[in-house]
Amino acid sequence: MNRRQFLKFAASGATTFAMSHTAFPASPNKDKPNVLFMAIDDLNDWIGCLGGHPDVKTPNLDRLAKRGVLFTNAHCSAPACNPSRASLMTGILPSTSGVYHNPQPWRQSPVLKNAVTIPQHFMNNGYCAVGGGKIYHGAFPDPPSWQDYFPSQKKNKPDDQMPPNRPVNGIPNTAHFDWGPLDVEDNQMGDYKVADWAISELQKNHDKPFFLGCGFFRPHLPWYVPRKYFDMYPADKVTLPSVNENDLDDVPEIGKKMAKPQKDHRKVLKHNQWRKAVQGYLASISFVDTCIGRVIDALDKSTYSDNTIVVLWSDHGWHLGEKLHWRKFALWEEATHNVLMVVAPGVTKSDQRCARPVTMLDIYPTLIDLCGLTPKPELQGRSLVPLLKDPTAKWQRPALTTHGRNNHSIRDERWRYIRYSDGTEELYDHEKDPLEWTNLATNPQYASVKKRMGEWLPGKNAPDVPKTRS
Ligand SMILES: [Ca+2]
Ligand SMILES: [Ca+2]
Repeated sequence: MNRRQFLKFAASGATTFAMSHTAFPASPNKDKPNVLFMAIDDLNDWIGCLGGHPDVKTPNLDRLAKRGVLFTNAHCSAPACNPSRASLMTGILPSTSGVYHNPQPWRQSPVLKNAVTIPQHFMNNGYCAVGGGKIYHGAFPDPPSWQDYFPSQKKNKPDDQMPPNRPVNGIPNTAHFDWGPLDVEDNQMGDYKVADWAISELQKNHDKPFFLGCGFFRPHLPWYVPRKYFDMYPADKVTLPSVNENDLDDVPEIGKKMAKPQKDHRKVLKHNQWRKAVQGYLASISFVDTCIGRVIDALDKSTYSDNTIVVLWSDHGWHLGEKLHWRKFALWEEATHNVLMVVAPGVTKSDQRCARPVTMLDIYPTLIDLCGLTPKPELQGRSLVPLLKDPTAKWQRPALTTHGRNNHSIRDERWRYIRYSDGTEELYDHEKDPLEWTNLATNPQYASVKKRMGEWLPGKNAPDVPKTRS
């Protein structure tokens, strides 16, 4: 069963309300819900409840998803850390801000210079906002977004352990494109420390409602995590992704340049590392799943358990050889599809799955709606609250993803339409072709589909914000 087939098995929902942890005293912040805002870096749909990989073990993400609404067709606004996160945290599209790539300092966008980020808006509405770990892209933290940060406002990510001899995978000049087990305890890992910090925040007595940002770095490269997580996935037994070696033949030049088949993919094959890479990614996912489980347990034991909204997201997907491509930085399903789940006490029911196409841009207006904050009409997303209440509610908009100026993908429930800056196109029918192998864009039979999808392309393609080295 591939991951999309799995998605068709979407469970029909039980109707008990989520998060009824009544064994503890009521939260002191009765009137306003708290928010636990968890981010995972570079996590594609390889989690149990999304069915993206048959081997993966993510019991904690799966049990969190069961408490509320899992969005099974959620997509990033940009398939790279910085533009995705800048867009999510400000509610503004990359094509409006001009922030398309990692080395573009997002606060230098004329549009985002004075943007009020999600946590700033919470603070303006009487909340305390603190964060830890990776919420913004590493090079561009945003101290005005937080009252306090772990480890610090300037250094958002605690250090990690490294294996003594690198690279482990034997690929020359591979930099952080490397993987292998570490002989250290979990508590020596940066993400574990971020979880510890979030747990300590949940154990505090807060006199104001809180917005708690908690960002995990794995499964971002390098895939160095404690050995026990590698042992969960013996390399000789892992399932490799389904890959069509001729897949790029019908892809336009700009798409081929994004795939770069002569770079990572050639090296992985040459050094016989495909299985070990898949093992490393799966191991890193299970490690971060463990960290998330600890935070969920701490929330359940806290006085805030019945009055805290949980939003968990990843910033984009990841290719592990599909379309002969590795990493993100492309507009196909593997790179745009990401994780989004929401548990909102009193609003979401348990065990719900929503197949409507949504984006990370929708998180900001959703939180405004759920927490009764001052409306912000300039935001470009749409509140997901109607879908949180009824995952089958009508939803007009497809998901827009942008990679580089004027390269866009539009994803609805059936189709993916890509239009690059030179006008070349791709069109995939997910009903018949869930792996996006057959580009239908040149087939006149689908002209009306392309036209309909093309109407959702943004009218504006802001010039690039100048890059710095990051
Ligand atoms: Ca990322
Ligand atoms: Ca193809």
